[in-house]
Amino acid sequence: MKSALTIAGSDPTGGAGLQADIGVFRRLGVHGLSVTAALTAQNTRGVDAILGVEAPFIEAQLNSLLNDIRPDALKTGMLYSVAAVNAVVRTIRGFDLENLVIDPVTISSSGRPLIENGALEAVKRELFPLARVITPNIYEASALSGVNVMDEQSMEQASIVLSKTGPEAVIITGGHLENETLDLIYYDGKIYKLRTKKMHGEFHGTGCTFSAAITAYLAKDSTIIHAAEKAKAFVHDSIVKARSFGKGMKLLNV
Ligand code: PXL
Repeated sequence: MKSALTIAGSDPTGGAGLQADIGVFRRLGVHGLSVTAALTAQNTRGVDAILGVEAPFIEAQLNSLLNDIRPDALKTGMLYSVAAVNAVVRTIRGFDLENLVIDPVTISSSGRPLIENGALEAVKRELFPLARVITPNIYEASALSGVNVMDEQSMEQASIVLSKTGPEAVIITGGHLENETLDLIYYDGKIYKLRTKKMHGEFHGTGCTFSAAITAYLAKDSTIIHAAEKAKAFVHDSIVKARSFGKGMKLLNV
C-alpha cells in the first residue's frame, strides 16, 4: 500500500487540516502519515486560537518518522511560522522527498489568518521550488502573485506569474469565484481548465480536501493532470454530500 504524509495544522472539527487529510488519504486507499505543525482551537463557526508547534519539535517528528518510513507523496498545509517552513524545507531536501504538494494556507474559511508575518513569503521563496504542485485559492494566488485574481483572465495571469516561482504545476482553485467553480492549471507551458457547477452554501475544508486528494493520487502514480481531474471530482462529490454538524459551516463528507 502506498503512503502519503501531511504536514499541517490540527482542526478539531475534522473538516480541515490534518484530520481531513488523513480521512481523504484513507478514502483513496493510501495510508496516512501526519506531522503536526500547529494546533487550532476552532469550531464550524471559526478559529478562536492558534498554537504553533516549535520548529525543533516539528523537525523531531519528521526525523523520527522519515528515518523509518519513506512516503510516496506529501503535502504541506498550515505551517504557521517561518521557522516551521525552514524546518520543512531542510527535511524535504535532507530526505530527498518526492511528490510534494503545497497548499499555501493563509486564512481560514471563516477569515482568520493561519500564518504568521513573513511565513507566506518563506513558503513561496523556499518551498515552491521543491513542489510538484501548488494549490492556492484565488485569495492566496492574489497575495502570492500580486495579481488581483477575480476572473478567468486574472487567474491565467496569476498562474503564469506563480509558475516562475518553481513548482512543476500551479493549480488555482476557483471555488470562491462568483458563478462557477473553475480550477485553472498551468503545467508544462499550457493552461488547462476544469469546471464544475457551483454549489451554494458555506463549506469548510475544500482546499485541504482538494490538495490531499491530489497528494493521494500522486502517491498512486497518477499524472498531475489526471490527479487534478480526479481530485476535483472527488471534492465536488464531497461537497454534494456535505453535512452540518455544528452551527456554522458544513463539513465535506468524503
Ligand atoms: O482550510 C484551511 C485550513 C487549514 N488548516 C487548518 C485549518 C484551516 C481552516 O480553518 O483550520 C488547521
